[in-house]
Parts: sequence; structure tokens; C-alpha cells
Amino acid sequence: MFVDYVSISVKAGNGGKGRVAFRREKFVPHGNPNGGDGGRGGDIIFRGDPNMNTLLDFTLNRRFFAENGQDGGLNDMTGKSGKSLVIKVPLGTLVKDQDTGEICLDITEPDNDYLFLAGGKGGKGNAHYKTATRQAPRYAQPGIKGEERNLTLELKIMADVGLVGFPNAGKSTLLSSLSNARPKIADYPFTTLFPNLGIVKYDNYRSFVMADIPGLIKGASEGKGLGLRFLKHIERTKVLVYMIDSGSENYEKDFDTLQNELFTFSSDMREKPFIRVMTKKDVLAPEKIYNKQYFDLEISSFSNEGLEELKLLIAEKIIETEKQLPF
Ligand SMILES: Nc1nc2c(ncn2[C@@H]2O[C@H](COP(=O)(O)OP(=O)(O)OP(=O)(O)O)[C@@H](O)[C@H]2O)c(=O)[nH]1
Ligand SMILES: [Mg+2]
Repeated sequence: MFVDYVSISVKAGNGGKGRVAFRREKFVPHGNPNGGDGGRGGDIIFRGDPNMNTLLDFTLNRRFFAENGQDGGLNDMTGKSGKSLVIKVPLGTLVKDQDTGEICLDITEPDNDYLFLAGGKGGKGNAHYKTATRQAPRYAQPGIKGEERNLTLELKIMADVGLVGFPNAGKSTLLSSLSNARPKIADYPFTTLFPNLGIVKYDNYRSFVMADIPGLIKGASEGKGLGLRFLKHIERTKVLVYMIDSGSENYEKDFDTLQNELFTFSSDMREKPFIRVMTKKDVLAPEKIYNKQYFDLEISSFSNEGLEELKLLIAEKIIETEKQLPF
């Protein structure tokens, strides 16, 4: 199952208490104070895991605690620090404060640790409080409590290119032709119910990530069909491929409808370079009259016509957008 939105709570470990203790010596009623410091509480850390692609695991376990630090010991022994807790999430996960909606972290780097909450500091043992006038302090510091936060995790998958089209346009078929992804394909609308990702190799050592999302219909941006819920998954792509079925009655109108849904959803979509593709060229009626200039490419996932060109065109556009990035 694909899950892209969950609520969780996290808590960093408490710092351990400082200890009140005295050295035991013969004939000395109160030896030197030697209570150790409390250990630090464990941190809450998020890590982007490239092998995960859903937040499903978080529907089972929603509460995350890092370990508490241990209390200080005798003989100036510092308590053991609490273990930090690493929470693995898919790349593209936004960590938001549940109450304010503020984005706290955007997990985009694979295998990178994002420190979210530092554990509470341990309290100082009474050994620290000895002064000239107070040789036997009976006081030690308590540990600092670990911070606790309620969060929402929201996944916006990371892909270089997104496939956009009406249901049944052949999006999933294209993804399976170009990559090793094996999405469900069938001759009825709304076969795809959640986004699929695939890695498309376009020469010996270079590749890009392609996302196939559920089909859009007119009104998707207002929540019709499955569209809206999944449009956010193409918000981060660098390039869009609009896919229009060769059997469509009106290519221009279909394209405008698709584009309108995207623009209504987010005006950032206007900035994305796109490619306009006619699909199912193999069953294009020979007598069909249309403006051939209108499409960048005509393809067929059955005969493989145009697929190699499409890969290269996508790669070219991706590289172009990367060049324009400010860093
Ligand atoms: N003739 C022909 N049929 C195709 C081609 N590509 C896909 N199809 C068929 O079109 C139907 C729909 O294909 P899908 O890939 O599931 O379409 P989709 O766009 O992913 O559909 P949704 O997931 O419902 O949005 C299937 O029956 C495919 O076999 C093609 O190039 N030529
Ligand atoms: Mg599909």
C-alpha cells in the first residue's frame, strides 16, 4: 500500500540525573562529594532511505522515543548516554510541525543524517557543587527533559520527470518499457492508484528517475478522480511529459485540459519544461488528420517507435534545467 501522509510523535531522551554521593573514608563523617553527572539523552535523527517509497510503516508505529541518559553514578562516574533513535524515511519526505504546519526538515539527500531533536543534557553530580564554605553539598542537578514534538510526515516523491495524461493513455506501459519498474497495466481507466517510480538508463552510465502517476481527469485539481492527491508527487520533477492517446478526438483540447489542471493545482507547474507526446502510434488511424507539428514526438510502447528519442529528449531537458539551477 502507498501512504504519503502520516502523523507521528517523537521525543528525544531525557538527560540523566546528577548523583549525590560522598567518598567513604574511615574516620571522616563526610568524605569528598563524588556524585557523577547524568548521561545525555539520545537524539532524534531522520535519515533518507533510497530503498523506501512509502510511509506505510508509520501507520503501525506512530510514537518514537530516543533512549534516556542514565543517572550519574558513584565515584564520579558519568551515566551512560541514551542511544539516539534514527527514523528512516523515504527520500522526498517533509517533516512538518503538526501544530504550526511549519516545514522543519526536507529529506532529500540519500543516507544523510538530519539531526532533529538533541537529547536533554545530563544533570551535574554534587561533585561540582563543593565550595570553600560548603564541603558536603547535598545537591545535584536534575537532567534536562528531552523535547517532544507532534509531527506530520508528508511524502513528495523525488523524480526527474513525471508522466501526465488521462487515464488509459499508456503512462504505466511507457514506464515499464523504459525502466525495470513493473506497474500494473490494464485496459481500463484508473488502473494506477498510486505513483510508480522507475530508473531509466539512457546511456552506459547515466540515468534519470521517472514517475508515473494516476491518470488525471478534468476537475482533478478540485479533487475529481484520483488526481489531486497525487499531483503533489510531480511538483518536484524537473520535466513533465504530457501523454495524449492517438485515439483522442481533440489533441489540443486534451492537452489544454491537462495543463489547466496542473496550473490550477500549482502555478509552479508553469515554469516546468515539458514534452508533448502522442501515444499508441501503432493504432493511429491512417486517415486521421492532425497537426504533426503539435507533438514533439509520436511514440508506441508496443512497436518501440520513438522511445529511444523520447529518452534522449527527456535527458536533454533535465540537463538543461540542472544547468539553470543557481548552485
Ligand atoms: N496499441 C497500444 N496500446 C497501448 C500502448 N501503450 C499502452 N497501451 C494499452 O493501453 C491500455 C492502458 O495502458 P496503461 O499503461 O495502463 O495506461 P495508464 O495511462 O497507465 O492508465 P491509468 O493508470 O489508468 O491512468 C493498456 O491496455 C495498454 O496495453 C501502445 O503503445 N499501443
Ligand atoms: Mg497507469
